[in-house]
Amino acid sequence: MKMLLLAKSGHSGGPLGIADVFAALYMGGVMRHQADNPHWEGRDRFVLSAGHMCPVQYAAMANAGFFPKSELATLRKYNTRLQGHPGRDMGLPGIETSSGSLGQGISIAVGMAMSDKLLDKSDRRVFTLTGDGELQEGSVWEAAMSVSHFGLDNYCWIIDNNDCQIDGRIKEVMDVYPIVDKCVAFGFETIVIDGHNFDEIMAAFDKFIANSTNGTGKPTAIIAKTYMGRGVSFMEDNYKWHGNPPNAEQAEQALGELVL
Ligand SMILES: Cc1ncc(C[n+]2csc(CCOP(=O)(O)OP(=O)(O)O)c2C)c(N)n1
Repeated sequence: MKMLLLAKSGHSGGPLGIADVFAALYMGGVMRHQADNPHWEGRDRFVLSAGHMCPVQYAAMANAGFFPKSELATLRKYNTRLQGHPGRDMGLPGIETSSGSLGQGISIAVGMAMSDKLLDKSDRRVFTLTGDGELQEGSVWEAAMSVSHFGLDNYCWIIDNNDCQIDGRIKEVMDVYPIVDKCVAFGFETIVIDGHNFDEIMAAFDKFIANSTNGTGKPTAIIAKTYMGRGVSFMEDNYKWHGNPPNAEQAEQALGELVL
């Protein structure tokens, strides 16, 4: 909320809704990384296919020690490393690829998982987050088909199922349901969780890690049921907060309501 207030633009709803999952990834020990050695060869990779949700990734990364928390105040400022959508060329440690054009990050991530497993024979894992509106992009399903075809059990696809997108409810804009059946049909071990329940989040990631460690050949899809704008009464489950920052008054109320 503080970053978005300073930037005077950006996405509030999605990032708030997926914050618990990011806490698990970066601070809950799910991803193997070395914040002071971001190019460490043994690291797991994270690709934010839903690039617009980057404020929460930046916040999680700063908390995990990738860069000073003071830099969070530069979100969306001219020439900042914290672009409004992740830009790899800006040099922010831990950003593996540029993203924001929906449907492309997942394809890049699948390429990473292929080279890790099939070429390098490494035990690195790749995590991707897509939105549910993003599932309307055809390239998402081409990526999903490849993951399964190549048996990429080192690949974890997280879908933020908040049922909201920029212009309305998912079903009203373009129905992508049933998401579970689709993931199963595409060959994923498919796990549905309450994306705000830390035990469920951790159990799902544990299952993925076990699948990849045991070489099951089956990729994992975690469908996280979340609420856009989670924790802020006037934003919660309201798609109109997809792409707006709070003003000063709203930010003050939000910070008062959030459990920090
Ligand atoms: C290829 C492409 N088309 C359109 C957009 C514009 N856009 C950005 S976010 C968004 C809605 C995405 O919905 P969802 O994935 O559910 O994210 P959420 O609203 O939950 O943050 C759209 C259409 C884009 N970034 N890329």
